[in-house]
Amino acid sequence: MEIGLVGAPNSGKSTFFNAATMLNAETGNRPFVTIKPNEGIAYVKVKCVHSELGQKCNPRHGYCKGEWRFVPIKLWDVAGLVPDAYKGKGLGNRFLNDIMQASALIHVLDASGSTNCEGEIVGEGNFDPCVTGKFLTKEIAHWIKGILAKNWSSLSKRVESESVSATLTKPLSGLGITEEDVHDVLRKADFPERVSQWNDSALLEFAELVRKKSKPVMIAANKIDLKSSKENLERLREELGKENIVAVSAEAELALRKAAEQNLIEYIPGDTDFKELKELPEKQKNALEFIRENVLQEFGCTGVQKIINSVAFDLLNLIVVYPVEDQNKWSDSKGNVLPDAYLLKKGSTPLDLAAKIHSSFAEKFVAAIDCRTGQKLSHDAELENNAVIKIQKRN
Ligand SMILES: Nc1nc2c(ncn2[C@@H]2O[C@H](COP(=O)(O)OP(=O)(O)OP(=O)(O)O)[C@@H](O)[C@H]2O)c(=O)[nH]1
Ligand SMILES: [Mg+2]
Repeated sequence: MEIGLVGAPNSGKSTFFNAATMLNAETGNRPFVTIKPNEGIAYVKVKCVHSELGQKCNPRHGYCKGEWRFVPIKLWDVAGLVPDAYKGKGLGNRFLNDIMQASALIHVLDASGSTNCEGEIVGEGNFDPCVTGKFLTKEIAHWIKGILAKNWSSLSKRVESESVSATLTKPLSGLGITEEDVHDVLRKADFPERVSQWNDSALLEFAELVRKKSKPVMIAANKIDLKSSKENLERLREELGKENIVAVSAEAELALRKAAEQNLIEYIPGDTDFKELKELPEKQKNALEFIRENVLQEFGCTGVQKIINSVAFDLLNLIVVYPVEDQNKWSDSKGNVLPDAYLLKKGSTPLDLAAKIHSSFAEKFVAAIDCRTGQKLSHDAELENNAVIKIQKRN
């Protein structure tokens, strides 16, 4: 499972990336600081099922803090996208190929209006962030259209011998699009039956529908610590849809996580507050107090963890499943308790889980056991969120 960070230059993508991964991608107050993509691991935060056992877990990937399990998810940070990138403006849109595998996108936008769509500094409150909010999905649709258009003449010839959906799926399979998805998209609109009859606007409409399926977007209204962001937020919610927007301060999250790393404060990503662990120098104390008053107390959190979780659970409908080898101890063969936590699509089955563990588990699958009840599950049963499962396989 992968998430891509996209947005206009200078909106705070790399700061968000650093806050979520604790890596050190270059950031700066100018457009096009990032050119090559940054790849890192972020985490989805869930209540760990170890509390049911009354025992600490030993994650092989990710980590557990208190009652919270942090399940890894790959995060990509790419170059900034400007209006008409598809015509070659800015750095163009080819770099979006770096996020081909992403299942969803976080659109980081500068909610304070301090920078425009090109990432130029215009002074706080001098640009309407709703403008940025609207152009991005169009650019992504143009990128998808470009993938199709590149092969259009050979595609329209091939369609003579195959179904339209099969033909159109091939160039889109890299985006995680299946033939069923394409079929579904084709049914939703009135596209000409023969691909050779499709004009430019049909192709763009198709690309936009495919974009919605393969790259659903949630908006991080970033720089919420700035005064003008608060004024813009309501309008952003009205114009772009309340359910698609999370108020974020990537800079605040980064500052809190760095202070926690140095044991200056106690703070778990996503927390509503932090606790000072030692007396801090005046400057640092004031900076953290500013975050407390202007971000945490006003918005309940910095938004970084909230939007990652929202993408995972609201946008992608994922569930967390814990595979184990020992059904009583909920451990692997070496006694590690709940060593793995996997993110799977809602509706996944024990056989999907087996395939995720290793192809040999799927090939030699015999049965799955729900470790809470001891009951056997059939290969095609629907797994529940937080299921603890033992897969039985042939030797
Ligand atoms: N006030 C405030 N500033 C932020 C926040 N997040 C990022 N910034 C600032 O915004 C500027 C741009 O940040 P970057 O993370 O480099 O932005 P980017 O989107 O990666 O930029 P490009 O790589 O050039 O596309 C920097 O000066 C950051 O310090 C935030 O939450 N609040
Ligand atoms: Mg950047």
